[in-house]
Amino acid sequence: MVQERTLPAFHAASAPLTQADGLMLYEDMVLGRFFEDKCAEMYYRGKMFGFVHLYNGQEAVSTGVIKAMRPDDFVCSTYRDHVHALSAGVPARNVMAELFGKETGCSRGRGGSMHLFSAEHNLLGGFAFIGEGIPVALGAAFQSRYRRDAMGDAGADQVTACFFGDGTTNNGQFFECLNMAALWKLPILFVVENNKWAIGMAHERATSQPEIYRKASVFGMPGVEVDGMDVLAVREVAQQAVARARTGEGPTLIECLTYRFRGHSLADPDELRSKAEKEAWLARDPLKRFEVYLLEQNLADEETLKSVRQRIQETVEAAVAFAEESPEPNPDELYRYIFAEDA
Ligand SMILES: Cc1ncc(C[n+]2csc(CCOP(=O)(O)OP(=O)(O)O)c2C)c(N)n1
Ligand SMILES: [Mg+2]
Repeated sequence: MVQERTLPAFHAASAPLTQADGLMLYEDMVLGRFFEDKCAEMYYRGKMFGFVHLYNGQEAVSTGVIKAMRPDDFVCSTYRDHVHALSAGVPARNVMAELFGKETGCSRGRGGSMHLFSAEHNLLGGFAFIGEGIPVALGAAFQSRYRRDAMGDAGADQVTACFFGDGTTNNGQFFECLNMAALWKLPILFVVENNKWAIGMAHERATSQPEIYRKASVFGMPGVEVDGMDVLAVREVAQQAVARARTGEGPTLIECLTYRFRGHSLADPDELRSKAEKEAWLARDPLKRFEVYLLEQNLADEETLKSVRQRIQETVEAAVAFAEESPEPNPDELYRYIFAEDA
């Protein structure tokens, strides 16, 4: 039985939440959830190929971090990348079209589920290999700092958020990149989505120090543990880390304690995790908790929340229709986009 870590009770934000921010966060989480549910449906109908890893349950992490950033900041994802792309502003229809392998997809249909990319939205990519995004994110953070400090570009104050899982923190890139980020005080947030499992490997069986945030201390970097099922708690931690990064104080390691509500990928029968564990985490559903919070604080009523859900459902349906109607990439252009083209 995997040991449980104690999570704080639902967080009361220290700064008051405005109604507009509350609804913005809610809408982003609903989009993540509904989009992924639709992906499952489309995958089982044979519309998507290869592996598809869904993000259900982890929405508070993507929303809490990315919505604490500016649109010109950078986001670096993993193979579980759909919802990071949506939070970063990539339109749902271009994400869905990518999953359908269509020319109108954000990676022109060449990438698929694990390789979402958008230069326009500073989305540095999804990556099939675990840990592969960490050095890429480090490079983005390095170029911000280099442009600002070495080249005198005062506007180069962009921050990078780098997402990855608990299992990935046992890989070499994690340690190498934390070292360099701390050494050069790079503007980066290392966001660990600790969902307790790496496919079928329980976190505590795979790592010498399960409290990942503690690993920051050996690099002289702040490490923070946060309830990853609580969007306001994640947001507050992210806001502090972004402010530190933006003012040149360097990186932060944020460990979000979270859980995925589905199997590792849509091909995983999900037989290894216990029913009791799944039920305990389902009771912490970040969407449901945030709904209760918004209602209790009089930031929204049932009707408003319902209309948000309806609107998002329509967005997701429209994304599917767009993906269905979009053309396949032209086979004559098979090698296009492998190398940069002249503008
Ligand atoms: C370099 C590399 N080794 C192994 C794999 C196979 N693999 C795919 S997902 C995964 C587990 C990753 O778990 P975690 O980092 O916790 O992310 P999660 O899936 O839980 O979000 C592994 C080992 C891989 N993709 N890349
Ligand atoms: Mg994991």
